[in-house]
Formats: sequence, C-alpha cells, structure tokens
Amino acid sequence: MRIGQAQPLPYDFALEKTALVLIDMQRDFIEPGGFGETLGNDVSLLEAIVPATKTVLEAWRQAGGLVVHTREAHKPDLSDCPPAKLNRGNPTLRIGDAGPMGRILVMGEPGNQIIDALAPIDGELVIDKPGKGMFYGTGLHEKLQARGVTHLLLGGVTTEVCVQTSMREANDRGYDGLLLEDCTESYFPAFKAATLDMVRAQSGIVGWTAPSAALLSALRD
Ligand code: C5J
Repeated sequence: MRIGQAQPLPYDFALEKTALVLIDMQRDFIEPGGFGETLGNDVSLLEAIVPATKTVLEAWRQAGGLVVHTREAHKPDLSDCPPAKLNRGNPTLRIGDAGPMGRILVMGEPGNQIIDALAPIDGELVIDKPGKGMFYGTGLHEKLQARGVTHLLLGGVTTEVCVQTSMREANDRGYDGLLLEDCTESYFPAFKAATLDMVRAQSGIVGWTAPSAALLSALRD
C-alpha cells in the first residue's frame, strides 16, 4: 500500500507488517479533572481529534491490522515514577494524588483508562508505559518484533510529548513511522505544528506525516 500524499515523500507499507499505535488517548489527558487539566491545560482541544481517530481505528480494524494502545500509567506504589517526574512542574494535583477520576496516572484508576470511544477490543495490545516514550520499560519492541512489525502509523496525545518521544524511540529502533496529522493534538497548537515540521524535516529525519484521509484512501484502493 502507498500513501502518496505523505510528507516529505510517499509512504509505502504492508498491512501485515504495520501497526496502528494510539498513544495515551486516556481520560487523564482528554477529560476534565485529569492530569492534563491539573497542569493548567484546556483539555477540550484534545477532544477534537476523537472522531477522526475513531474513523481510522474502525477502518484499520476492518482491514485486519494490528492495533496498539498505550497508556501513561504508574504502579499504585509509584515505584516506577522517579522523583524527577513526580515533582516536576506546579500541578494542582501530582501523579498518585486522588482526583475526580481516581488517582492521577495510576494503573487501574478510572481516569487512567482509554476513553470509551476508542476502547481496546480483544486481540489489541495495551501497553502501560511509565515514561513518555512507548518503548521505555514496556517490552513493546519485543512484542512488535515477534509479530514482524516494521512500520507504525501513529496518533494520540500529546503531539510534542508522548507522541514525538515515542516516534523518535521507534525511529532509533528501525521502524518507519508515519504520524497521522489530524489524529494527534497538543494543548499548544504551535507545538503540534512544530512537531509535524520536525518529524518530516531533512527528508524525514524522524519519519512521515499524512492526513488520515490519505490512509483511509490507501486502505480502500
Ligand atoms: C504528557 C503525554 N503530556 N501523553 N503525556 O505528560 O503526552
């Protein structure tokens, strides 16, 4: 399959060697009362990508492609959350504190779950990650290798933090990654725009970007 509209160059992929990866589409980042809002962000910006992301997820499932969901999630005793992460910034609630949707960014809590619209189904990988990148401390690389995956289509939040970190980690591990432009968002629109530019700079130094319509069209052809 080919996404001819991809930037900076056309993107070729084989369905059976490609995974759709949705990063951290969790209530903690997207809904009021979660970690994103405690950091002072307007979470409504992120909700806007849900319909396009849902359309891609359904089309990818229909095509029979592998789906990976990640969650930024810590153990209840926070033994996987270093002080540098726990104490960073000036949030109204810190990781592990009790918030309106349960303990912030803690595994198993209501706010830590993926939003209902994009909830994982049987057979999809769900990866809990203690860091911003999806490979650090998760075993994801081994799981993808075992399935022969070489290409990744990425979406999720936030563009310049967990999505970009994951995409750079993927690039260093040899994956060809494409970021779906309208399936990712930031609390800071300028940071999203800058990330898309950074990914495709220098002939795709980190990877490719494309609108989700171009992927949907490739899947239909
Ligand atoms: C952040 C994320 N922004 N999923 N996490 O802290 O991007």
